[in-house]
Amino acid sequence: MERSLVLVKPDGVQRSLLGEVISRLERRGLRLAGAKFMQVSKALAEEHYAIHKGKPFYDGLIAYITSAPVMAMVWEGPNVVAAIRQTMGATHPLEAAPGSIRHDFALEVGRNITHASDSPENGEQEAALWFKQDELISWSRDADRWIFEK
Ligand code: D4T
Repeated sequence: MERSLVLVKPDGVQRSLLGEVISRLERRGLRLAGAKFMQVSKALAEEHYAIHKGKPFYDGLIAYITSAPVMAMVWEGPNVVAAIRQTMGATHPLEAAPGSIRHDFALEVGRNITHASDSPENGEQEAALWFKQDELISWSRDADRWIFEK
């Protein structure tokens, strides 16, 4: 089953939007595989955002993600990466589709509430970066057959 890392970033936690984000992913039908509330170390932040090193917003991004606790989660389901990115909306909140989380709750790209993996490969890679293997649970729900076609 395809997996995606989801972070509720410090602004989402501080604004008490944790339940809102989880609720939207649950109601979408996605299945939670792991979760932890944590303070992100500088080392983890730098590894996670390595691709952005050298960009003008990089230092601010590292400072932001390490500034206060985040909720890290792994969600799974068919086409979970595309489904979650749709639920989150575009990275820039002003470009996010109406009804998406970033449209409904954010104004600025540097305070855009959530992170989600941008490809199935990155979903696996980021799940492995943020979680130990035994922190991710393989399970099925009774409702799965009413949500997942196969
Ligand atoms: P994340 O990784 O937070 O889900 O965002 P996206 O996958 O949607 O977007 P991204 O990798 O392009 O950007 C990572 C992170 O950097 C912040 N950012 C981005 C910023 O502060 N200023 C910018 O100009 C850009 C492009 C927001 C998300």
